Amino acid sequence: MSSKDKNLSAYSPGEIPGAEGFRIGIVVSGWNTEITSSLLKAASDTLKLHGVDENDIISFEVPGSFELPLGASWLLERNEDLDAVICLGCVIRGETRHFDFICQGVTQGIMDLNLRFGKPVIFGVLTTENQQQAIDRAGGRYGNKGTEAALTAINMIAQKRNLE
Ligand code: DLZ
Repeated sequence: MSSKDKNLSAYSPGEIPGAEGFRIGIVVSGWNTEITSSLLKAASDTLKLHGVDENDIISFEVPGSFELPLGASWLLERNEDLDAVICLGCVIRGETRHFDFICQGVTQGIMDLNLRFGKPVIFGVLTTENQQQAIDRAGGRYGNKGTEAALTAINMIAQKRNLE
């Protein structure tokens, strides 16, 4: 199902587990900052709405999406009490194959971190054909990927705790 068919911000708040006491890292890419700043705000607002304390959200910026996995690994190595890290970025296709290489690198890099640390490292990266598709998914008509990423983090942490 694509985000055209499922709004990224549409959900039933009552079905989301309480997130009080959760500690979450956020790494955000500085490329396409008008998009990624909107993703960051939506993710932070959603975490706080569901009970995460502002002081329990650690965020910092990396230059581009390609640097997201390394930024996330720095956070996880230096903050053992983090429950999850959310990676936020926006890669927009250009004229060359750069798009494909960045998307491949960041996707595989984030997946590797999930398995290496055994903690949710959330893929909050928009990969779009053009600027308008990104705007539509960063608070526009298809919702906000930042909200979806925050909800995924909360759900995954709760699932993990249920198994412990
Ligand atoms: C170089 C580059 C290009 C062309 N496009 C994007 C983009 O659309 N989104 C993004 O997050 N980053 C882009 N970058 C930067 C790369 O992610 C990376 O920062 C550089 O290649 C340096 O490693």
